[in-house]
Amino acid sequence: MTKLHPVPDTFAAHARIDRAQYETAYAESVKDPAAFWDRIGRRLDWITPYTQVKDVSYDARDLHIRWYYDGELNVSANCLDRHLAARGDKTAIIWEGDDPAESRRVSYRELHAEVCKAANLLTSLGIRKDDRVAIYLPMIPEAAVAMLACTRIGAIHTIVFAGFSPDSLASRIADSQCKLVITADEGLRGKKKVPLKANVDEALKRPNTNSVETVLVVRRTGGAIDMQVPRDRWWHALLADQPATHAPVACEAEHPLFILYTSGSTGTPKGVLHTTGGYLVYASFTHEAVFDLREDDVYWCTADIGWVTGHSYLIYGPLANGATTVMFEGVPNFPDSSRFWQVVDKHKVTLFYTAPTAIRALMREGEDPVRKTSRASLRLLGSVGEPINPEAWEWYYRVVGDSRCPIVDTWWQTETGGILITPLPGATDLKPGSATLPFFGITPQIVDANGAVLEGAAEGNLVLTDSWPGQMRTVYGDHQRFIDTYFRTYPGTYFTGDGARRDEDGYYWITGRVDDVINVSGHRLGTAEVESALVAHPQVAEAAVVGCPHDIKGQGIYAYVTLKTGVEPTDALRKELVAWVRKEIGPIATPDHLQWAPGLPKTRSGKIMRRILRKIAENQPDALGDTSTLADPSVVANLVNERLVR
Ligand code: 6R9
Repeated sequence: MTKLHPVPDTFAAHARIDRAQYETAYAESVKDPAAFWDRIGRRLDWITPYTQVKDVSYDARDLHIRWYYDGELNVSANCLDRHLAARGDKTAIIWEGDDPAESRRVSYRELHAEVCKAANLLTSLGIRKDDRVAIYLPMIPEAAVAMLACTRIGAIHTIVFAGFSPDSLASRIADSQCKLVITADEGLRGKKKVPLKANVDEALKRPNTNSVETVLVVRRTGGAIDMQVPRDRWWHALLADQPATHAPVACEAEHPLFILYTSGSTGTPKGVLHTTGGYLVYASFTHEAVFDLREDDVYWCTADIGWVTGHSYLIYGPLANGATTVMFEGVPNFPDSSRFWQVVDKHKVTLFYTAPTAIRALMREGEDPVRKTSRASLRLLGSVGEPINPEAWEWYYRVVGDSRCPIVDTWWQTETGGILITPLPGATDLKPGSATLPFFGITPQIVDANGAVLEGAAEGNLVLTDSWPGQMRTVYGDHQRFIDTYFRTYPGTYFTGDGARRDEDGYYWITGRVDDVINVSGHRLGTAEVESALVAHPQVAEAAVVGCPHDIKGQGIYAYVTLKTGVEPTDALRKELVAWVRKEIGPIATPDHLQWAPGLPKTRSGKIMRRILRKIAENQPDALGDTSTLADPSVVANLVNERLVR
């Protein structure tokens, strides 16, 4: 039996949105979306007010998605300039360094001045509206400055997670043809240095990266790096000479805002493109409603800016709302596993948003590291990135939140720009493990494998029947891939790639990906990416990768590798291959298990049957299902006998 956690009285009485308001506004939002979003869109400052709100067709032959499309605005002006009069001295960013002795507050006025200088700097380097800028920075205030400076001049940023390898960085630069890279000398996480500038140097030796004219380097650690003149320039040196005023450029609502690469089930990561108006309306509105944001809240989202959560709910949503947002450079277990809660106490954090993998890792350390802190400032907790198991939910609720703070389990994706299925703290009774109900304007549907719509309590594939302003608009440079990936599987709907169950109360329970994407510690990885890294090794003939259950990460990476004829499968080679993948993609792609596979289970047409490999990796050899269609059923017995998880 699921335990129900009713809306706490504190929230029922004072929340921005109570249950009756949710029900009324939700009904309105799906009955007349244009009227609803017309009203919501006015929360932003428009340079040219829109008169047209929505123009959407999900028909694959005529696919288009436009919101507020005759309006013009500027994102940085909405995140900064319009707050100056009333909130100029309010803290915009509380920066907490890797070292607990280091922290800094940046006011809206200071942030505005820095962003103006940076916008002038980018312009002086020849960056114009529509140019692409790669940001490969650690979690330092300069990252926010760089993002906002791009938006101020209409340049399109593409942030590459600072944990990614030179190859991953290079492929993103090559795909988006960036003119500028903004990086730091080194990053710092748990006292460990990350050689960011050296990684950029490596990346820029790869093919198709010579679009890059300039590399701007922020000094973070002061570590020794190579500066290649005239390509490489110091951020602080150039910034110092720039004026602290800048007139924001008017951008059409559908002007591209950023590209963020994310893994899909096939091929290389795709460049998810978000646009200016709809994205900012959606990020700011969801941030205010889901977190029940108040003027004096101190809001902390632990996500890195390299992920979509770091875009929408660390920077754009909170700053558009004039909130105080905490940016944390470090890791949850340095100096010790009490760090998160020490930071909560130090900065009096009221709203805290993190990922289930972090909760599970901290849960393993027991209650003491939490109990020895106060956490009295907290009033709301959030979860994002993967399904949260009810045990972790209850621990988060009882230990971290002292059974006082509601938890918003927010389901969404890089593609969706913002939260789609979520509780509202003043409106929704909570069920641990359920993302609960759709946000305003969101119309989920559950369909079976053939696309038949399932009504009532049901389990199947999750699709959305209509658009919302924050939806991605295209795959950068490959619109056909956008259509094929999301709009062909179940015609007339957006296919999420997730499975879901709807219970008798209409609550949604996300069951995880139904495609070849695995979710490692809340980070998406395509099995195809890990496979192509493996087969790039000279001794590997073939590889198949699947997800497997993992206590902390949610899912781990289980790789089956067939070596070239004559190559000995040794422990040394196994280690080498694991290190190879880590180097090719980045530490998050490190395989947890690597099993030698003399043969892989394939259909007669040569397709690898991952269903079987998944069951073996899950240690369920009795649940392999039908293996009669295999070209050579005998390979399965070997894989089962040699399986690494028992
Ligand atoms: C925001 C983000 C998206 C995938 C998504 C789903 C999983 C995210 C979830 C969740 C269950 C939640 N996911 N939030 N599953 N409950 N609250 O994480 O974007 O990195 O693109 O990942 O993550 O499988 O499809 P992204």
